Amino acid sequence: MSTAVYTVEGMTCSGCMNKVTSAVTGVAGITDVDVDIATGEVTVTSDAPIDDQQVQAAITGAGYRIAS
Ligand SMILES: [Cu+2]
Repeated sequence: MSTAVYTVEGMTCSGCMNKVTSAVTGVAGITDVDVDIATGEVTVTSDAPIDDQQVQAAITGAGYRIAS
């Protein structure tokens, strides 16, 4: 099992949280997504090694930005 944490900018409410959660849940292998609106931290858990690019693409595709 692997876990990765992304800091996402632009999430302001539970609607944003749901959008990001469902987008990232759609990435192959992802088993759990935990979004902390206050900090912007998105914790992703996967059975397989996490495909960083796909997770980031899902987040940006939902309309949010990854803090770098
Ligand atoms: Cu929102």
